[in-house]
Amino acid sequence: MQQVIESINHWLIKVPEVFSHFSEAEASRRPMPNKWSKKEILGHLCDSAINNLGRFISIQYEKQPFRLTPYNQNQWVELQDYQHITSEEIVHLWCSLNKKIIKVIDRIPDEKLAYQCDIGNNELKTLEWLIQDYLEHMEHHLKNQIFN
Ligand code: NI
Repeated sequence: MQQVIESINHWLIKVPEVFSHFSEAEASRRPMPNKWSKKEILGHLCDSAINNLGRFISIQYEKQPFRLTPYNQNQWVELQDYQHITSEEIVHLWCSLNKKIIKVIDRIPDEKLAYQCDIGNNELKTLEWLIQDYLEHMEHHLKNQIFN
């Protein structure tokens, strides 16, 4: 888990830095009418953090396998209206959520990393896999859509 924590810490420095160089217009520009702007992508990563923080906690005490509840990503981005919130506010939210996630995963005892969750269609994964997947999803969006 130390590897995941180090990676999140790395992005906690990089993300505010890169967003400070984008103008508000640039951060709000949608590459296509139906594609997310940079602000909306970071908002989507806030939604991922909100949902996964809850999962990382619940899996530790609920009956196994803990069943993940999916969330509609487009609806979350639209209903939270990230497009009309300043970049600064979204960056703050993203940083706060990820600092909290680091605190939570740092405290997970080793044996609980093997706890099972059902990610859908009776496909079982461990809590450790879920945490790795959280980071991979985040890096996929950051590397391909924000830092490209
Ligand atoms: Ni995504």
